[in-house]
Amino acid sequence: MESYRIAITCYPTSGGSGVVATELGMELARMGHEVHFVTYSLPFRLKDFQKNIFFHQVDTRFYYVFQDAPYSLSLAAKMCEVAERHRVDVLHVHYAIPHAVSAFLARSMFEPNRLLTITTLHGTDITLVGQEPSFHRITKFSIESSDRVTAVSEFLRARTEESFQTKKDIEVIPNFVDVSKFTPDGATVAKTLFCPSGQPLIIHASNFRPVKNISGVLRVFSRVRAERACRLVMIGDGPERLPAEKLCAQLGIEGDVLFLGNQECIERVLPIADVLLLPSEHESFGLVCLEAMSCGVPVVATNVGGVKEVVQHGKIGFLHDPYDVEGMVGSLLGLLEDDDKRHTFGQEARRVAVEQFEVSSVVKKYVDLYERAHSGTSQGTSC
Ligand code: GMT
Repeated sequence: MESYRIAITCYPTSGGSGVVATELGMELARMGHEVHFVTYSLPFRLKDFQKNIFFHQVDTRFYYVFQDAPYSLSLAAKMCEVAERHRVDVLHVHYAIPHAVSAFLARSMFEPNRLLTITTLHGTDITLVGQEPSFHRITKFSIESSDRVTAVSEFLRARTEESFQTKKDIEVIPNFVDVSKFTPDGATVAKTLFCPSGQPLIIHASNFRPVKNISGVLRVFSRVRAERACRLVMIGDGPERLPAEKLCAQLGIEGDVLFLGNQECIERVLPIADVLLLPSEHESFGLVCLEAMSCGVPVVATNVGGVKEVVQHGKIGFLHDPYDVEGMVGSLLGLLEDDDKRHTFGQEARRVAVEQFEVSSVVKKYVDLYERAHSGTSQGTSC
C-alpha cells in the first residue's frame, strides 16, 4: 500500500462531520499515512499526541473594509501553504460549504495537476445549506469541481444528484465507528448516578439544532414517563437547549431530565442507556445511532434520510415519522418493558456495527479512493 500525505479540513467543533473527519485522520495516521488537519481550531476529538498527525490553524484576518473576516480565503491560502510545505497529495474536505470551494482555490493556486481534492458530503451541507437559493449554485460548483466526491449514505447521494441535477460520480462511504472504543461494557459512570431507583434510562445526543426535533424528544419522553418511571439524559448543546429546558418545566418533567451539555467521551456514558432516542427531521446517516449500536444499545429514531441504511426497523430498533409521538412512545415502552427484546436488539445492534461499520474496514474504502484518484481510475477498475 502506498502511503499518502493527506490534508483534512472539517468543522472542528462537535458535530458528526467533524467527528468522522477526525476519526478518519486518526485511523489513517495509525495506518502510516501522514495527516495534516487544516482547521480554525483543534478538532475536539483530537486530544492526545499521535504519531503522523499535524495540526495547522487557519488564521483569519480582519481588515476595516471587510464586513467579516474572509475565512474561506484564509483557509484556501493555508491549504495551499500546507500542501506546498508538506508535499501533500490529497486535500480531503468534509462538508461542501465553504471547504470544497477553498480546496478548489488551493488546487488552482498550486502546481498544475499536483493536488487532488476530495469532498465528503455529510448532510446539512446538501439538505439545508445547499438548498438556500444564495448557496445552491456554488454548492453545485463545489461538488462538480472536486476531483472525487463521497456521500455518507445512498440517501444523500440520491438527494445530491436530484437537488443539483448533477452527473458527478458520487461514491457512498458510510460513517464508521471504533468498535473497540464504543463497547457495551465501556461505561465509566454508574447508571445509578442518573437512575437512583433503578429506572430505565433513555439517552438523546445531538448538537441541539432545530433539525434534531428536541421538543419531540421531550414530548415523547413525557408520554413514556406518564406510563412508567424512567429518566432522560440529554447530551450536547446548541440553540435548542434553552427552549428545551423551559419545555421540561412546562411539561413537568424537569426532575427526570438531566442536560449534560457537550461530552468529549460520549462512549463512556452511552453504554448505560437502555435506548437511544433520535427523532430528527432530517438525518443523512445518524452517526450517534451507530455509536449507540456499537455500545449494544437499541435505537428509536426517525425513518427519514439515511437512518434506515443503518438501523434495521424491528431488529435493532424502531423507526418512525419524526412527529409520530404515539408510535415512538409505543416502541420505547415495548423496549423498556421487555428485557429479552432489549437484549436481543442490543446484541444485533452490536453485531451490525462490528460487521458492517467497523472503522478500519470503512477507512480502507477511503484509502482505496485515494489510490484510484491518484492513478486516475474510477470505481471498480484496478489500480
Ligand atoms: O447532525 C448534525 O446536525 C451535524 C452534522 C454535521 O455535519 O456535523 O451531521 C451530519 O453528518 C453526520 C456525519 O456524516 C451524519 O451522521 C449526520 O446524519 C448528518 N446530519 C444531518 O444530516 C442532519
